[in-house]
Amino acid sequence: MNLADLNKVALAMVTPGKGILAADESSGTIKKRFDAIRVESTEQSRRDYREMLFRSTEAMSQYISGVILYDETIWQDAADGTPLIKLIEQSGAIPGIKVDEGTQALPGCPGELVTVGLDRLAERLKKYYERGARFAKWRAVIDIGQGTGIPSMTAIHVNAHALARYAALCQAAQIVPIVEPEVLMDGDHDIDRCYEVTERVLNETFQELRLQRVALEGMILKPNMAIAGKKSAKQASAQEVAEKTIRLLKACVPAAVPGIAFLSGGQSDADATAHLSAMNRIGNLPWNLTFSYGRALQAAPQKAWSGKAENVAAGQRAFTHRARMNSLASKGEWKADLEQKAA
Ligand code: 5MM
Repeated sequence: MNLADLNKVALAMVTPGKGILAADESSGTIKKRFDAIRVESTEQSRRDYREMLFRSTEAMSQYISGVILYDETIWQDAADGTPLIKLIEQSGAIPGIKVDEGTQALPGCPGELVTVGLDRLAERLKKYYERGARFAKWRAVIDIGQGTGIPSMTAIHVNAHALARYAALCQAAQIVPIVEPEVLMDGDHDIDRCYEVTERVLNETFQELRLQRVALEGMILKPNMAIAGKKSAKQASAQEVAEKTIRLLKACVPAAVPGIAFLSGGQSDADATAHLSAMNRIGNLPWNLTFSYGRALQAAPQKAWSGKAENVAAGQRAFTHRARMNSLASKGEWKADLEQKAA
């Protein structure tokens, strides 16, 4: 492992003013997104959609540091025969790859999940590196149940253990691991319950990373923010989300980690941007804080595109706008009126 090179890639992924496009929806997830815009999900429609994003010159060259790809996409060619991964490289962004293979029910823990995909991961990473991937992503999913003992310490532990196994294998293959332990915002819990569960999850994750000798300087953390559940009647203000998330991260994330790139987790586009900007306005942080959004970057372009070739320019404008707003947020410079001006 060359740690200096891993650290260089990790720092480039969290360059202030840039963030990560999570375009790694598995076939099942992209079908759900396409169903919402009434587009049939085929190999070609998925290719056309992602090609539209990767050919958004301003967004890709100025606001996007890296793109997380799904296995199908990393091997796909654009309509003119150029490999999609080359489009990303030509824009100056770094290609990355999702390597987890989704979740399975966790035996003994009804209602809980464990992320799988460690078998043969070393060989898969070698092929992805040869193809051009310089970072990878693995997502663990932790649910918050109401009065059900969920999440159990078992679910937290096995998911943290797998995240660390994945991260160690990535670094051995000279690939920067994005470590994503996602605490879902699906329930009706308040922000303090999310804080408490996320604190347990992050502490366990870093304990496992240390035990498995993962070099913290050569990884990126992709966490959820401290935020109330979607169904909670008690929603927190942007300032409260920012202050509690920063307090939580300072308590759990060692300063050796070069950067933190948040997931959006189902927040509205504007909330995800406002929260990131409010955190960066607090300032004086030991790590760079940016975005690694899927839905909060893509919902608008998906709607604008709606599967029609004549809407490609509109889709690219919508993507560029969200990427620019989040770029400003990564520097603490986003303001709500910038959204209205663009509307
Ligand atoms: C883009 O969605 C990613 C893949 O999801 P599936 O494996 O479920 O298809 C997902 O891991 C994503 O990278 C993160 O959850 C962040 O995306 P959001 O939409 O939460 O910002």
